[in-house]
Amino acid sequence: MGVLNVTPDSFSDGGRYLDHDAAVARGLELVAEGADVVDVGGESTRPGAEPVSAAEEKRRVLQVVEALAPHVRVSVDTTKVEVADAAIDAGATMLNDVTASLYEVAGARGVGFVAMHMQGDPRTMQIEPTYDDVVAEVRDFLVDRAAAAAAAGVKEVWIDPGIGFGKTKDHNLSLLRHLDVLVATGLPVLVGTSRKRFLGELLAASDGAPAGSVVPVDDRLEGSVASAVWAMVRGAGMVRVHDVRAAVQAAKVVAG
Ligand code: HH2
Repeated sequence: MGVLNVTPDSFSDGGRYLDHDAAVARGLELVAEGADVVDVGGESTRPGAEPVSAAEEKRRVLQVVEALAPHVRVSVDTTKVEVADAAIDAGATMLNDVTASLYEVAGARGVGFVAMHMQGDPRTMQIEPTYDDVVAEVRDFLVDRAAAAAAAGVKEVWIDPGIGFGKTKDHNLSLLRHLDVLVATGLPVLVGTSRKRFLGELLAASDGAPAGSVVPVDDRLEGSVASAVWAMVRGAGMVRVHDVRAAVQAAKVVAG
């Protein structure tokens, strides 16, 4: 799954594809690099991000979805019913919902659904994430939402631990180490680690840098690929990435 953010403020590619032509060109590039799905988003969910209106989100994504849909499977990364419905009208066949709540829409419209786990909301989620048992809590939440989605008639439900969404570095690492617990649910698992902050923290730590330092977003490619490989080896069926070419090559090697 290739990431295409049509936003001014996404954490790694914000502002790059806000123009529709640039976004479509980038989407086609992701297809040429081997993406099976292009995930189009019009609202950043990075920590601290401010919400945008449904009208603005639709203005950002709909033309892009429509232009890409003849070429590749398109998913829409949204938390709003109105945007989801309009994107499906424009050709999206998968709903990627970081709040795991739009399954009624997916069921009614006959599209795939990604249920992702998040603690809190993007504005506040990284302030003090707390769990008794992060792996069990995330699994129980996702199994519950997947059951609700199936009851709403959704035929294709993916579960996603929501790396970085209300989680510390150690929470993220626990979820990755114990990905088998999610895989054991029998539901297909999607994992998104690409360019995320915990990689920046890990990479800085291994350079012997002072506590609290973070490697910048543009220096996280190798870490992103390594974590995608880890997820695939542990049984993830799909990885959500910005650098599709590198991930496709890694996937081929993992598949043997
Ligand atoms: N991560 C981001 C956004 N959407 N969806 C799923 N299912 N899983 C993820 O891990 C995930 C997601 C955050 O990354 P990005 O889209 O690059 O940034 P932003 O939210 O700032 O647009």
